Amino acid sequence: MRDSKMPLLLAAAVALTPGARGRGDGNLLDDPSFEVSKSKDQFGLVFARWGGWKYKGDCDFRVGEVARTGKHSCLLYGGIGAKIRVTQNVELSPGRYRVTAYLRGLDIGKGTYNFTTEFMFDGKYQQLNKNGTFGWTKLSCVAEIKEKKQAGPSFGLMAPGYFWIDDVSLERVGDEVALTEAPVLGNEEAPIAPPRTQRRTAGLFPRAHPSSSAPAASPAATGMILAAETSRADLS
Ligand SMILES: [Ca+2]
Repeated sequence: MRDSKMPLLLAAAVALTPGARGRGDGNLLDDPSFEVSKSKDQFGLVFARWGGWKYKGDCDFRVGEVARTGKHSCLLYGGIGAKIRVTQNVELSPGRYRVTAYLRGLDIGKGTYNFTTEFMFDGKYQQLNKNGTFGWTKLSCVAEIKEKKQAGPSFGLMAPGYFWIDDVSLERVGDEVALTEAPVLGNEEAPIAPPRTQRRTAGLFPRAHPSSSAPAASPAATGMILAAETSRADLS
């Protein structure tokens, strides 16, 4: 294949990728569903349309194999001392904007200052104080942009654990839409591991101590069970 055709073919592939572009619903973000991945660059970034930064500690950007829609999501992995953010900026005119996104967590602990997960829009960083294990949970926020600028949402992980993001939307709304003081988190759409499935999967991990005095599953073992549920590839 001649190299001169590659850019055109790549552009066509992006255009045909579901969710790669705003879906004509007013979403101003590119690839809001994290479907356009790329080889890991020198900053560790793995999505063509999203930026971010690994600030410190053990952390990583990963292409999430667990998707709310499409085939992928953004997975922020945190180890010891993690601080990592994924972000996308676009040029915004003055007005009100609504950001929505869906978040998912597995075994997220607490980091420095008890920070866990974080959201930012227009330079306003806010702790979500959301950790542990939770299924897809909607975040929404309405904020005012006062002057034309580059701005956008950012999602951060400041603790050990796994933090997925998918289906991010940034849209202009009317001045009648109320501003939010802080990001609003809804109820999870579904728990990560329904009890029935968890019992079935638990059989995959025989108890180390089969005696009747066997201790209850440790948090680590529970993590393994949850990992087996839906996201083995994400936890490798
Ligand atoms: Ca997706």
